[in-house]
Amino acid sequence: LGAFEEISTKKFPESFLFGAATAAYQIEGGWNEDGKGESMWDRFVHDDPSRVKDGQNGDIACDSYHKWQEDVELLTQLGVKLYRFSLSWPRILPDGTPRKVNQAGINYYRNLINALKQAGIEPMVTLYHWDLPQHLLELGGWLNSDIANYFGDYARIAFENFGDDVKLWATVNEPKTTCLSGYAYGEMAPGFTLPGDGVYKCAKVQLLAHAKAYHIYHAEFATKQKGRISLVIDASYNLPALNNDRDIFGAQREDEFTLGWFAHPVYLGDWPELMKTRIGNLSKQQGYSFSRLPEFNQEEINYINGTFDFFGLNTYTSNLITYIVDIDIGDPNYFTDKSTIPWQDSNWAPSNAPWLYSYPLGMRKLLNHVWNTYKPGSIYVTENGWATDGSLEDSSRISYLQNYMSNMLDAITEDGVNVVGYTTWSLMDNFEWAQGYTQKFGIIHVDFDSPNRTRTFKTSAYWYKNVVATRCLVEECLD
Ligand code: PNW
Repeated sequence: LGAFEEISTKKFPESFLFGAATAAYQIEGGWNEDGKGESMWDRFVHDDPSRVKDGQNGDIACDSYHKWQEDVELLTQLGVKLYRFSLSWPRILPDGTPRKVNQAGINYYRNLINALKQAGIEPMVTLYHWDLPQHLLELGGWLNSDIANYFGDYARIAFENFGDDVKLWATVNEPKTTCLSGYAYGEMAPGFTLPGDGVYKCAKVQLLAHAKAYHIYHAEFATKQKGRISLVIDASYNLPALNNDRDIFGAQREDEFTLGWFAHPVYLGDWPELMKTRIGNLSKQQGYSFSRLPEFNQEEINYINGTFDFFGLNTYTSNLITYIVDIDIGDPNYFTDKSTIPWQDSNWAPSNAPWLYSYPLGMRKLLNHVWNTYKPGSIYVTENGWATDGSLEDSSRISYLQNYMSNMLDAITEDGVNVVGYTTWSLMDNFEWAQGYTQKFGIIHVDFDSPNRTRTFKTSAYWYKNVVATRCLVEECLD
């Protein structure tokens, strides 16, 4: 698989939007400039630098706070028509509340958005890509349902200031990963290890926050601004490790506990049945009088159900799933609740990130699964990309992108899945969270040793530029 697969010779539809993605904390730097408040990531990395590989942080990152014009220039050179980036909540509201709006922060994004529009590039703006204002963390962060109200106030300010020019909004980026990494494993901010309960509360509060922003947009702005807004959900394609009933059931459980955990409430209503039953039963056995999976009441179910205008899908890899029948349930824990072991086939091409292997067919399968299960109307692939050591010669990234995009194209042309846009992760090398600057996802190289943070096209950027220009993945390409 991978290199030997056939690449589609078809063309992407005329209306298909090609783009690239980034996130504020990973590229901006300027962490305390011009009135920006502290985020939980600022605090997390400054308090204990050993939390990040090599003691690195995002204080400067790609310095996009100063180099945004150059970034727009790079996007222009690539020829893309879509740029997905995120707003730093504490750059706009220093303590996360509407008490004080930081005009310099508004101006920064205003300028960026103006420059994009002038260059003919559509902005897709993520409201929350993991940099919660520290003040709101101290109020309880994603364990406190009030944060949904604060998020609503922040979203309204973003719509008021940018909504005339921004027609594509993403509310929350990857609630699964925020809750698992920040509230279960603890390797990402805020670094909590609450794998049996906090992780589920976090999920509920993020869903409420997403829904709040969605409703505010539709009640107060959509008629005039005519944009679209949705959640961005990360998912992998899951295959049974062995072709037996046990692992087939395991793969289904894995789907429900990852993708379904967030997609079910938004697209179908309520948590997946499988999660409700399993966590409810285990909670009982563990002595609880209630489920560790916080229930939604009917009003909440209705409030969240249907809060989408498209499906924002981040996907990088696939898993083989082994189901563990007789798991020792021990302490309450998401992982024993799920009772599956995801792993990856050693025949799949490895990247520079230990969790990321190339299984291109998974892209097509996952798109079909999302399309058929959640009936979203349209899908944007809001992230998809490959990690290397950062060299300019990155043929493994080209191979990955070509194979994944080919399977996306097959999903569109052969299966009728309405994928309308694609923003590759990432426009440029950046601060890769707990991995610091050791894993490079950019199609554009950034020299982190230079104060200029010099940007240079990698081979994959030239390759992508050609794909965008021709709408083709191979030279001999047919309409
Ligand atoms: C994304 N998975 O997270 C994030 O949105 C980016 O900020 C990050 O830089 C990028 O991936 C690369 O790591 C992921 O389950 C979350 O396979 C989950 C998965 C992959 C990436």
